[in-house]
Amino acid sequence: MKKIMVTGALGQIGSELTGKLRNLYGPEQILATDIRLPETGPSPDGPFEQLDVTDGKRMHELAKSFGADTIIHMAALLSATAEKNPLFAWNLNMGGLVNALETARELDLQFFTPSSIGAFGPGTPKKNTPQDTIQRPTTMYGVNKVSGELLCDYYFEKFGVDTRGVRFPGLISYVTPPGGGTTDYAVDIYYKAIEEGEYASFIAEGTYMDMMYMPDALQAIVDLMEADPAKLIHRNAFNVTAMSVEPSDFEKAIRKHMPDFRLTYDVDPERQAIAESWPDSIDPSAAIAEWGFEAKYDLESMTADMLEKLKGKLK
Ligand code: AKB
Repeated sequence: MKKIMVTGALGQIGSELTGKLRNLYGPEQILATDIRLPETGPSPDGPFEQLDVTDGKRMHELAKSFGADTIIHMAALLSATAEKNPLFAWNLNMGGLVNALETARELDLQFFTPSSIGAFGPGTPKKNTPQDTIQRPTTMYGVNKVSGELLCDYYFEKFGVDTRGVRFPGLISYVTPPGGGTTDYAVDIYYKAIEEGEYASFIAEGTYMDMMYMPDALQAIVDLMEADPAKLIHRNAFNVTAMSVEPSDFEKAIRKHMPDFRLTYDVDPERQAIAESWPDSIDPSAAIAEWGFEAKYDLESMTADMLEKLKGKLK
């Protein structure tokens, strides 16, 4: 039976991933860790420990005493926040990653960490961006992600650590809001549609980026971790996506359920510049071929589910 330690377990992905893993493998098999304490108390549905991922010694000790066989390293600053404090972002994103990789090496753990569409840059082919292509990002987050992809490959090649990872697009969810990302508008738009009937997008009309619904993202992590290693050519940083969309695509999809919904624009130049440096659409064919990646939700089915769930949550 698996024993998984999750870092950043109270974050946007970590909070839902921890719940999914606890359902799959049993609540006691998953150790949730985060720099913050859960608002609902120290340990609502399973083991929880406070952990600052820049403290490699404590990370190692926690993984060892829990008897982990896997570490899923989610703790990181997102693109817009990283750009505001680049040195802090480097120290947290790279320091946390190298500590997690070292813990995996020392204790012989399976390892997962996400990369991002942020690992690409303005010189990358914009449409149907290939799995293996030019990566010269212009953000600190992107620099961290490319470095992280290379470091994970290195730990596999050099030390035989079973590292795996995907490049996530913008992730959309009604459970835990994201913080400090460039794709966050695609989550905000649903909240504001329900709360106020209108939304002012900080990303300009016509700016395409890849997106995916959270249930597909969580399933992708589980599927990649369970995939036959003999079939993995890439291991780390698989392109995964469900849709390539721009703000008015969300407007149209929401209006099918809420005809009075109104989208306006109040573009934030910093996040717009980041968005413009990223691909319009990425090609997930390596993930499909090597471990059967599949996204079940498209824009229409995701929108129907998001609006229904948020109506229940925000009423
Ligand atoms: C962000 O916008 O920073 C993230 C990402 C695409 O990595 N959601």
